[in-house]
Amino acid sequence: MAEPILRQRKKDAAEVPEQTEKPAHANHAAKSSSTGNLYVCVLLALGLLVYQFPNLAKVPLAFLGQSNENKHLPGVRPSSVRTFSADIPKRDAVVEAFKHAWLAYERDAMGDDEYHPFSHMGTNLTSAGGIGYTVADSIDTMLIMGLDEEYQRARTWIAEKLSFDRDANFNTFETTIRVMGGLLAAYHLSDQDPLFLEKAQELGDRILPTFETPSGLPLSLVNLGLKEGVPDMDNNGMMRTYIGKRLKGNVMAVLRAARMPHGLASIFLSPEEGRYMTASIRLGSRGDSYYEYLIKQYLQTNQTEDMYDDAMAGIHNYLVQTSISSKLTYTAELNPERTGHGELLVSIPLTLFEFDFNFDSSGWRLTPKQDHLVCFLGGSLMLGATTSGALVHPVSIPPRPEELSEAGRRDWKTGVELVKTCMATHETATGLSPEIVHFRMPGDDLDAHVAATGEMPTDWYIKGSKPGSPPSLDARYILRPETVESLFLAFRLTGDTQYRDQGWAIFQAIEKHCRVASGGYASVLNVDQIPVEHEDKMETFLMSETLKYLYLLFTDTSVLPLDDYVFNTEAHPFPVFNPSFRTGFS
Ligand code: DMJ
Repeated sequence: MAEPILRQRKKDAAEVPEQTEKPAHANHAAKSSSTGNLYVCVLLALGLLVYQFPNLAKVPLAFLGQSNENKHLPGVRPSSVRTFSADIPKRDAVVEAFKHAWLAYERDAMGDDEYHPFSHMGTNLTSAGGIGYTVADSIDTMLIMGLDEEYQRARTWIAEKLSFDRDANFNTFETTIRVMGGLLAAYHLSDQDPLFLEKAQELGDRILPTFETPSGLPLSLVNLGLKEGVPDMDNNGMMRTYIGKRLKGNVMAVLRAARMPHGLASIFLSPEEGRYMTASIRLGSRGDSYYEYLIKQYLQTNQTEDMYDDAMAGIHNYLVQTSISSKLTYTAELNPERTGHGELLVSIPLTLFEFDFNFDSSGWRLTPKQDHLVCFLGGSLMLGATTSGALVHPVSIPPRPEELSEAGRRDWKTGVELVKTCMATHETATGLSPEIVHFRMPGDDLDAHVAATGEMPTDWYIKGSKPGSPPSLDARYILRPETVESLFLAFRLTGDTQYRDQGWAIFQAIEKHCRVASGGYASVLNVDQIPVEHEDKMETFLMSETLKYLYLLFTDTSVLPLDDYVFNTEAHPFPVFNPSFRTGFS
């Protein structure tokens, strides 16, 4: 196996001490002003998913007068072994898994957007042809893992075959995070190979017209061939067809102007009006990356901000819940209620601005549902606690209580608990966690369950799962990365080997139940059924995220150190830089 590029000067990662020199290229991309706009484009497109923003519940940070009574933060084990060297056998097992995935894709479907490992074929997102979804999404993982031969072949495909001249509609957000994100990370990690910048710039030029709306917020779809933004008519025609001629500067500034009390965001914004729509408020699908990027934009640009603080306060005030029996911490969703005729009982601007939430009477229903996607939040809160929530920089590893603000200590505690909860959702027949779990509420008829079974039910369950019936969609594991992403962050921030052990258990479950003998990996239809049944699909985020975060969990800390890198929501690393332009945070 070739020596990983990011570690090329290290002979043996196991011997690397805790504080090691930065990778030689760590600042290269940051110095390129021409990439600045593209980074902004990537980051702004984060806002695509997002959609909203209240902000009244500001939590003053108690920087002074804190009690130092606690010797340790919750979740910090005083006896933690600070293992920062690589676990080489486990790291290399992850590399082997990546090769098993990539080589099958390359053999059967090279260049196609998506891969189907049982039918040994690829498919494209549209009939107009592929846009390098899998190749662009995977190539930076090859650079990080030191897979030079695979990298060279993928690079050749990008140089010779990749085309964005496709007259069809693509999802703006997904194209940005996966393809643009992958190209820009490859540009940085390859020591500025101009090929990747050229391709990223071409893609950026094709995506930018989506921002030509009255508000400056981008449309959800983009026709890459025609270079036109396209509204998403599947969502109630919310985005009507007018496309303005002006490209307004900064999505974050629009989001800041649209922000609402309570720090929370609903999952839809109107690109016409630049305001939030009445829709679900959640940390799962369509909402996750908004909250993730609040801290990541701040970290990447070294800007001060308060939107992150407000959002974390809102999450704690309204969404964080505790399960009734095992006291697991989870986040619920707020959903606007409708009449029998489907009309909304509430409208978001009025409700959020004029009332304090009262879930019994405000027309909002608290749903105890948590997507696997939410599992990014545990690690994200821990990262935020040690940066935005820190009183000293850098904080110790693991952080000491007196190094964190009151909000930082709150976020650290919740982050640690959420990681525990996500691990609890792996307590299934396969050791894999389902796509969605529901938590029992005090009003649920627990007594009936106890009477019928003689047992107290578990705190969480997979909705719609009944023995003998076809599994519900909630029961799937589709190779998602969020739990291992949090384990990676938790390990880097604490050095606690329990996180490596947990990541290894997940990796082994993936190997046992998702690995396809002839090559590739496949989603599992029911995490609670053995032997498993598969769906014939290998999601691109297996190679861009899940295996990358597992690899980083087992490498030494000189590889992509958290002080120097921020990962986009598809796990593509970008260097931290000091922007020479206004970001919308300031
Ligand atoms: C990835 O494409 C990204 O992480 C995205 O932000 C959310 N979902 C998937 C992985 O689960």
